[in-house]
Amino acid sequence: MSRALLIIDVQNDFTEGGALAVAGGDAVASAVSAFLAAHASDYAVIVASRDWHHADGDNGGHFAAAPDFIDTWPRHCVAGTDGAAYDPLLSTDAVTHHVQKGQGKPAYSMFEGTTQNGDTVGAVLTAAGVLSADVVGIATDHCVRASALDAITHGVHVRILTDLVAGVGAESSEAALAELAHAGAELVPSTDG
Ligand code: VGL
Repeated sequence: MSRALLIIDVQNDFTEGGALAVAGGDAVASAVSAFLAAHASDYAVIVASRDWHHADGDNGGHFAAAPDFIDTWPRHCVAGTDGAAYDPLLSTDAVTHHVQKGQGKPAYSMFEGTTQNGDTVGAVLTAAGVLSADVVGIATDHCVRASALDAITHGVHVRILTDLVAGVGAESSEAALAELAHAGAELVPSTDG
């Protein structure tokens, strides 16, 4: 049975020192790299996404000078900047598909983005015959949540590797994990990987 690993937005702006730093982001980057070193060959495809916003304008209301950290955010992950690059603690050698999303608009789910070839994540998973996906990355309560929900909608069995995610808020991250469990995701530690 083909499996996918979905690595959500492990980017400098979402880890310590970034424009929208999520506590524990660096630790997630390192832990995902260690996980990949042991498990990359378990996956038919390894898809990594990057938020990739336009430098001009507010990206469809996504950026705000006085952000609410729910629907509006400080300027982050502007295409081509260091903030939009993968955190250097993340080893990307095993990544088979690099997805960019959010060009000029909010895009929390990696399923809204496209690969370098212009393929959607849904198309990549279908082409590889993927029936289950493990989801890791940042942020639990936003892009991980939205990507995992879309993966479930796509029809694959989803597992959230709970020690390989980090969230913006503690309560909203708990709520997101509960919502994902209700939607059919399994919440498991990466040691079950
Ligand atoms: C994200 C807030 C704003 C995320 C992206 O990657 O979870 N969060 N844009």
